[in-house]
Parts: sequence; structure tokens; C-alpha cells
Amino acid sequence: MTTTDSTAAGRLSEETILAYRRDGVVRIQNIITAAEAARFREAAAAAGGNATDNSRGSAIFNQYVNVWRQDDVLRELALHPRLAAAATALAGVPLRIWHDQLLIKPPHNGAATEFHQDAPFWPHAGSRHALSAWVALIDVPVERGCMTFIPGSQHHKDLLGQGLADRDGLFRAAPDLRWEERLTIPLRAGDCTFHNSYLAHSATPNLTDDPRFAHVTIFIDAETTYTGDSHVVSDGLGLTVGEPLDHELFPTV
Ligand SMILES: O=C(O)CCC(=O)C(=O)O
Repeated sequence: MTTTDSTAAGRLSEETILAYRRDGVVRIQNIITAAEAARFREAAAAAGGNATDNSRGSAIFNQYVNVWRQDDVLRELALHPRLAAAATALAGVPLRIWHDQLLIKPPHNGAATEFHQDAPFWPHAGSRHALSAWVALIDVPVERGCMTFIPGSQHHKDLLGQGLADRDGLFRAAPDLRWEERLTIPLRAGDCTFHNSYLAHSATPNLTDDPRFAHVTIFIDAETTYTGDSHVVSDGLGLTVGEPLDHELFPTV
């Protein structure tokens, strides 16, 4: 069921766009080159040592939010024109960046990222579409913390947020999803998946001797408005409730 495209031709095929809209996820091979992935991985390893871990104390991963604001090299990745072009083609609406994040699963971390949706955590209203570009900066086979998705689950738009450490949270909220097929997508360095912000997804623990480096850029409908609910990237910015997120932290692409 995996639809895979390669950006070698510079554009996504119609088949890929339709598959994304059906399944809520698609794999794009070589969204960046292996050489770019190696350069970004080096920057990610350094940033991981310098930035503040937003998920301190959690075994699931180390999470560094808005690294594009702190590191010039990772900024190139978050703002990469190929990511923005593919995201815009898949979403079908003008987009802005909500935030990026570096997600490092340490070697032998012993914890999966449990099934959850992303959108319920965000202080957003009126969104027509939002999606994440999850880019592998190292080869990510199943054993190193690769992602698993439940295709079609993006139609569940009324669930409360599910904890990333709660193995059963999503399935208590939506029992039918327990019986749906799952799609596990290993990635080579430089490949990515795009997933809909309502698509249920998880990631395996890292059983290997190397850290799993993934960089995620989250794109949201440029017209999304702010609800005022608390979130680490928007608290204290003085945003106006009911207005679009017009702020330098959330550039349009
Ligand atoms: O990389 C992971 O472990 C989980 C990533 C995730 O949940 C996301 O990108 O939305």
C-alpha cells in the first residue's frame, strides 16, 4: 500500500497526491540527497548537545523544538524549498510553518512512541489541512525507530489528545482503529514521509547502537487561526485569539 515517489523529477506525481489524500501518508524517497542528509545529521548531533530538550525525562526521544531558529544549517533543512513544494502540493492549500523539531531516539532507548494524532495538541482553529515532513537523517530501519501509520485514520477529527507514552490511549478513544491495517515505513537517510496531522502514527523503539536522527517540519494551513490554548511554541507571543498566526515564527512558504 505504500506509495513512494522520488523527487528526482522535481514534482510529485498525481498518483502520489491522490494516494496521500486517501491514506493520509506518503513516502518520498530522496527528498534531500544523501550528502545533504549527512550534513544535516552532523548539525543535528551538535544541536542536540546545545539546545533545550523539550521532553526531558522521557525515554521516548529527545525533542528539540524550533531548531531552525537556532542553527543556520538546520534552518536550511526546515525551509528547504523541496519540502515546502511537496507539502503544498499534498495539502492543496497555502501553508505556513508551525514549528520544526529534531527528534533523537538515543541508542537502546527502550521506548516506543505510542500511537497518537498531532493536531489535537495544537491551539489551532479553522485549519483546512496540516501535515508533517518527517525526514530521516540516518538510515531508519524498523529496528531504529521508524514510523508506523494507520492509513485512513485522518478522518477521526474529534478525538482528545493521546499521550505518546500511553500504549492504549488512541484505541480507547477510537476502538475501531485497533482493527485497521498498519503501515510501517522504514526510510533511508534523505527519504521522508509526509503525514496528515490527524493521522494516527507511532514509532518503534531504537534497538540499535546509533542514535535515530529525524527532523520534522510541520506545515499548517496559512489561514489557521489561534485559539489561545497553551502550547510551547506559541505561549507568550502575544498572538490574538481568532486571528491567523501572523508572526515571524510562523513564516508562510
Ligand atoms: O519520531 C517519532 O518517534 C514520532 C514522531 C511524531 O510523532 C511526529 O513526527 O508527529
